[in-house]
Amino acid sequence: MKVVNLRKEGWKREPELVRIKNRGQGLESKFAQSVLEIIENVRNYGDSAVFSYAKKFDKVDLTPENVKVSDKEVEEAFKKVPKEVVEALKFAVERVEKFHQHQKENSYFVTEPGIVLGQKVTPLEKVGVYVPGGKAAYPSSVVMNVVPAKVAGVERVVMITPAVGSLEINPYTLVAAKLSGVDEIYRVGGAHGVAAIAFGTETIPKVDKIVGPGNIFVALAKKFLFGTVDIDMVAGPSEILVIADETANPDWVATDLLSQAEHDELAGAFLVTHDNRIAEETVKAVHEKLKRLKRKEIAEKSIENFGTVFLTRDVYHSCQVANEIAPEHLEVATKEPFALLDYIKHAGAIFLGHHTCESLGDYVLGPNHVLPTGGSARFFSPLGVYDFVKRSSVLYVSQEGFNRVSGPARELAECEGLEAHRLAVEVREAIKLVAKSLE
Ligand code: HSO
Ligand code: ZN
Repeated sequence: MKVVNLRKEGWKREPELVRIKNRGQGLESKFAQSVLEIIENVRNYGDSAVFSYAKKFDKVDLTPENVKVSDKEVEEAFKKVPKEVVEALKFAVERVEKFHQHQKENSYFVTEPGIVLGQKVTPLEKVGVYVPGGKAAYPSSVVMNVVPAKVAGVERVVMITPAVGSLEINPYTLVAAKLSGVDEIYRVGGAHGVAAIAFGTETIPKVDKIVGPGNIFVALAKKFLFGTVDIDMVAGPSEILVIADETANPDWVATDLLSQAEHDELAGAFLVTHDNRIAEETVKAVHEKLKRLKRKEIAEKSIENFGTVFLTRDVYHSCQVANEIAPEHLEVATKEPFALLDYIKHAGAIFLGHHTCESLGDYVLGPNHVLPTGGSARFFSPLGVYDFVKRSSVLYVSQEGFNRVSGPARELAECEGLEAHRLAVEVREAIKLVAKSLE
């Protein structure tokens, strides 16, 4: 791990900090052309394009009859997954659902004499959840993407996930889908799968919004299709930043850093501390524990690429550094973590105290683990119920209300030179005048 001293004037310009701040910039564009072509073909040729891409990229023969996963297959999946895992997933679903209930938003109405104004909240009707195939098919991520949609009241949650090499879908994905409330599942993936649910095909329904992580082709397809459908954020590699003081346990901090490093070669693991002993012992522990990890190769590369210790003056300076980096996950491993909450502005999720390791949040605590990465915690929030609803304004005036606001409206229509706008007000004022003359 690199050790970078920020105990100096102009620390914000320190090159290593700047490099890490810029980590989220740009999406690889070298695949853009081929993704655009896939999207165009799926739009024009529907199923036949989707099935031929599935053959080409995923080596699987899809037909209108087999593209949808049957209830029987889902039942079979339950027999393949250990009982303990099913129970753990149920536990997770329950807690995630309970937490997300608090995010539900009500419609509201305000009244003044003769006027009613409001905002009506409506769940999206159809949502598509992308679940990657292969090793990155995390059942916990299925839970985190589906449960908030269901809590929001989305009627139809459509999951897509690629069948690769054979028609079989990862049984853990199927079990997590069923327990989270997914309504239907199609075994398609990649940019062609994303395009299929964005436009709809003969066999695959069109959705209103697509969420869920995927590889670069999936991310680009989502980005290009934004507008045809809504999308969640485009997720980058995972990151953790730990603020530690002298009360932190270097062994614990080291495992937490590695828990992110093992996700991805480009994952970020940052330690920010004013305590030299904690810095030294944590670095030592990271390198020792690294050697024994099953995913050693990935974690090693990630620590090499982004593993950094920043030395600060005190905990408040550490909070400033964390705000500069705006990490996806921020652990506050200090004596009085709640006292620092006011100083932390930019982080996807804030884990307070020595026992609150990120893994608990990844799996079971309840808040969502789909979080803004690459510094986008400056402006994005965790995935939530609010991502699966939309709002409509509601407006009403009676004759009395009309009389209270019509004059300035007529005036503004006149000033903008929009005659029909003005007339729409005036024809109603005419009725008012007739009514007055009859009095
Ligand atoms: N830490 C990941 C989520 C995850 N961890 C899934 C384990 N499984 C990104 O927030
Ligand atoms: Zn994780």
